[in-house]
Amino acid sequence: YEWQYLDLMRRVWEQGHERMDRTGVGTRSLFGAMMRFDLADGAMPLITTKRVYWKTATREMLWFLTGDTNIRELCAQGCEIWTDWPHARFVRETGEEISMEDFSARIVADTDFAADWGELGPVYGKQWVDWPSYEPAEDGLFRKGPGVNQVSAVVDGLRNNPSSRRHIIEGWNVAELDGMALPPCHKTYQFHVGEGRLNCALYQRSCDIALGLPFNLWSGALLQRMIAQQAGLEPGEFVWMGGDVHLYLNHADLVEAQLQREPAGNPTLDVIRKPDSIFGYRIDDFAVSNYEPQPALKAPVAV
Ligand code: THF
Repeated sequence: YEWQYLDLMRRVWEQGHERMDRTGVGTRSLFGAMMRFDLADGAMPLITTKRVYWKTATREMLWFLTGDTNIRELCAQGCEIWTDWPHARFVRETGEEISMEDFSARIVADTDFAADWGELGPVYGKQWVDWPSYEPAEDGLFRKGPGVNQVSAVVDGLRNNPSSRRHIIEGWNVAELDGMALPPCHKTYQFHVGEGRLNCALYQRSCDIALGLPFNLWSGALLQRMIAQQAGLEPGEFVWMGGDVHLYLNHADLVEAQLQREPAGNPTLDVIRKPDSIFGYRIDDFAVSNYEPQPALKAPVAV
């Protein structure tokens, strides 16, 4: 299954069009891609041709589900994958020189500092569990209604009306994009029940193949596994679709090294506890077996 990932990487590296991007780093990019992974028997799209920090990705997913949009909880758990953006804003706006490590430590130590500088705006977590709603008020204006918990709604929907074609979690809240540190990349999840199995399609508008995609594949399939467990369904296929799929030009060393490697082994995930709700999972509920990846490959993240 991992060949789909390596083939995509090779195709984009060899045939991608070079273009300048928002970050100023430059990419090679193609538009439109699909991969399919069967999650039967615990299988997961966990890349073996380099070490993927699946626990870090899992912490991020659990953080999304809490609705939190401040990096403080992530930093406190040693998960630094979102720290670059608040750090860059802090340096830009205050002119203060501070390393990522010191910035992260300060976010954890100082709650006021975290409130001022650790906030990403209404990103994934907020939209997933508290999408704003509006109700008409008597004066012809609108009043804020209760937020919509899309994740609960999907779990309930799968239980009560499995054949629906509307099991969707959407991150792309058009009216709130301006307030987000980054608009969502993995923006739409659709779930589907066929023959007692829960399938999931993820649409990702923008995809950093080298750094982000291994995380996004793991996390998407993880969400599918949790939702399947909660809805009493077996996990089915995970279908990933990408819009702008790209490799950053400064990831050349990683790409050259990874394309020399061959996948090995079939890692599996056990969810060892069934919490009362989709919001009850903890990091220790997840156990990965048969994961013997090749060494990590480091590359800089484009901010
Ligand atoms: N922006 C860019 N340019 N790339 C992305 O992958 C990305 N994301 C999220 C938001 N914006 C993005 C952030 N997710 C890593 C992994 C995921 C990220 C950001 C960074 C990363 O650096 N991974 C390294 C180190 C991991 C670690 O040390 O824990 C790795 O080797 O995997 C994609 O959704």
